[in-house]
Amino acid sequence: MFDLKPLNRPRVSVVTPVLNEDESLRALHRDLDRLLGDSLFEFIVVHSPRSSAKTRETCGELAKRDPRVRVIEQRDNPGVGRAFREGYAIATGDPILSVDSDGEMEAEAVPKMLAKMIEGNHGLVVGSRWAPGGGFVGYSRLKKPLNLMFQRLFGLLFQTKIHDLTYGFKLTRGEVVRSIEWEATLHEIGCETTLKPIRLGVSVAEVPTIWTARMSGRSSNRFSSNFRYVKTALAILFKGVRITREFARSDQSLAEFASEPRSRSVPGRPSRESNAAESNRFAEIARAADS
Ligand SMILES: Nc1nc2c(ncn2[C@@H]2O[C@H](COP(=O)(O)OP(=O)(O)OP(=O)(O)O)[C@@H](O)[C@H]2O)c(=O)[nH]1
Ligand SMILES: [Mg+2]
Repeated sequence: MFDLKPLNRPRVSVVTPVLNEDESLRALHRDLDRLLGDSLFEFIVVHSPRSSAKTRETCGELAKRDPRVRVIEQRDNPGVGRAFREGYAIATGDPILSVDSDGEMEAEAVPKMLAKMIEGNHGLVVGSRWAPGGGFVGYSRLKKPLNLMFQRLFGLLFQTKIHDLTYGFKLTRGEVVRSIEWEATLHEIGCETTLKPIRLGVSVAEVPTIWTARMSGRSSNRFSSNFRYVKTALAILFKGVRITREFARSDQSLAEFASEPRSRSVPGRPSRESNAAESNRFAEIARAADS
């Protein structure tokens, strides 16, 4: 269903949720500006109304310094899932980068993700902690085996070879983000934004990446989120994926998927075309980031 046009000129919309982050948010903006250059189209910060005065000040400073920075206060609270959805709703670029602002996600992987997306004309490229070359630094010893169990289980259920199906770090084509009805409210957004595209047959690839525990601030991810992951995955598997009305209107053959809550999955038709020049540029950036 997603016959994506080649990504000739990437205009990356960054969407990042913020709850009491300061230095890590500044570092994310600095790193993405350096790594993406002109391809960084906008940097959307969705900050929680529960954020500290210092965080608000940091957001204000970034917006003042860089006109590409757009700061919005989350309307529907609390939750990372809601924050991402509010950011997606106003993002106008293509592709859209989903990334946390707590310094745990590896900005250096982004040019590689972009290169991979352009090369294979993928609808989604996920950062993968479980692919060879990926990994964890400072992850909870309790959460790690549980996370691996989810990967194996979801991999089997969704019949995919992608190694990391729950990580929130990813690059998604604008059309894919705008076509799917997102429902997650909390941390399960990380698996929803990967499993729904897979269920719809979107072409998905992965880039190995290292997760590194935050240096400051606090996680709001409770252990109970793990159960939400399972609930989300099973709902996607058995109830299917709802398409936005706007998207269905633009493609009448999909109208049934917009109105029918128990829609079935639609096989994807990823285009094989790619833009070699743009891809080479990002492959170069990726090599430079490696060295
Ligand atoms: N806008 C907004 N941002 C949030 C909210 N909760 C967390 N965040 C941000 O979302 C990102 C992820 O939150 P964390 O609580 O660290 O969750 P996580 O990284 O998935 O979980 P850990 O693996 O435990 O670190 C961080 O950048 C937080 O600042 C929220 O309710 N609203
Ligand atoms: Mg975190």
